[in-house]
Amino acid sequence: MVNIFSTLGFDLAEGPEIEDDYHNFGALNFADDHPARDMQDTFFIGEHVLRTHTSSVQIREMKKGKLPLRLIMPGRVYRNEAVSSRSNCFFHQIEGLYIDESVSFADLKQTLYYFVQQFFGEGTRVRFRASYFPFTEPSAEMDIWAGLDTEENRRLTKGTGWLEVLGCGMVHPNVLESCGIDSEKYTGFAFGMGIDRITMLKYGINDIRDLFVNDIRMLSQFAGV
Ligand code: 2U9
Repeated sequence: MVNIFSTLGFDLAEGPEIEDDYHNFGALNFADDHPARDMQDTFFIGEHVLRTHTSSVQIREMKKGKLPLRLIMPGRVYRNEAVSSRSNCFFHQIEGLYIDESVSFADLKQTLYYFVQQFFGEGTRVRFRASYFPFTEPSAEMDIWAGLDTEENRRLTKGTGWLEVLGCGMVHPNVLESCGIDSEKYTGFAFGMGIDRITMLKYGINDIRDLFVNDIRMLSQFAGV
């Protein structure tokens, strides 16, 4: 994933897994009473939190004051969720951010379209659906066409043929301004996806916990990937 985005000029950025409320929520336009801040979703360590997304890294990069920015942020994130075959209390995200003068939603669509062609194969069909995130406006989710030809695909896509692969949108002006960026002059897009989820889709892994138990029978299948 990193290689694909680097061919488009995205640089790598990383940040701490233990964050403060400001970098994980406040600067990202989350309301004070947003449910994600609840004890049920977020792990707290005193005044700090285990980051629930890598978006906090973007805030740190934007505050450095150097523009334009074209970055991808892979990393581990934590959510206080019931562990099951489909969700773990920690997983991995890769997020992207591109800020410059006159960055448009068309740029966002083309970037993600290119990624999907490279990652899932040429000819992969996509669709964008309107969505909501506090930190982007407008927001969208992107699906890829898996088809309805097999029992497995009908189950995975809940009978629609479409699989959700990522969320995205134009960076909210409140987020730009809270990082000292003039939202009249600059625009940007951002996107995020679950690395574990995409890996499971690509390799047909049906229990997320298999990615974390370090079973040599599992790991050896990915030698040299
Ligand atoms: C800044 C501004 C905007 C990052 C984004 C998503 C949409 C998204 C989820 C995908 C599956 C998280 O792993 S997941 O559960 N992410 O849908 N993420 S836009 O937007 C940002 C980030 C940082 C400053």
